[in-house]
Amino acid sequence: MITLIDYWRSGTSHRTRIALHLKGLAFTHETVDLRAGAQRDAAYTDKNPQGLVPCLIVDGAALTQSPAILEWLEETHPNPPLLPRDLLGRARVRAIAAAVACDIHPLGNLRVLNYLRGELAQNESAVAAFARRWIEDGFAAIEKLLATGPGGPWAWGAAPSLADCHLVPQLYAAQDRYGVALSPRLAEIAAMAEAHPAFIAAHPLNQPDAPR
Ligand SMILES: N[C@@H](CCC(=O)N[C@@H](CS)C(=O)NCC(=O)O)C(=O)O
Repeated sequence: MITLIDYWRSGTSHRTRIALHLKGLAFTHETVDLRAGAQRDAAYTDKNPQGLVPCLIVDGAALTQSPAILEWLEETHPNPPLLPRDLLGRARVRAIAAAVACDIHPLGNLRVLNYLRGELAQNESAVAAFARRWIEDGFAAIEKLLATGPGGPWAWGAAPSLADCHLVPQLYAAQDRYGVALSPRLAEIAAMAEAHPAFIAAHPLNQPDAPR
């Protein structure tokens, strides 16, 4: 039995939902309301000591860190594969995923932006400029990493991969929160996701805790 503890608007939850749906796995949801600070409640930090979502509960065991969860899903449920067969391709897909997970996403995280707002007394336009700066910088580099691959319509060829699981939520956040304009190549990936059942099911606005 699989339970995903997540929050509708969280990009790391979004990427985990995409992978679960791509693998065709049934799971139930539990919500941690980040805006209410529920991620810091002991009831949750007992499961994820970092106080961050998501957390995947598998037969009673808590898995944390979305990249590790996605790798676990790939190893335990290899079909459909989310990595290409060739070793060079696998390393490059993981590099695109890491460019999002390690270098873009953490700088736009709630606790980081709240630190800018609070301790550093920055206004909303400065906070948004900070977030946009690192998204645009990261997307420009990812564009070059994509160009080393087999081409579209997904990030790495004809089927969605771990790169799309990471990239699509970041594209959504960039457009939805900061109005970032996507390049044609990134827009192509976003358009593929808009029409794919697993990505539709994983979309923030389609989650049980999303505002109606
Ligand atoms: N590297 C972690 C990052 C998790 C993370 O930053 N989650 C965000 C939501 S996208 C969160 O829980 N933020 C709560 C906070 O900043 O207080 C992962 O990929 O699981």
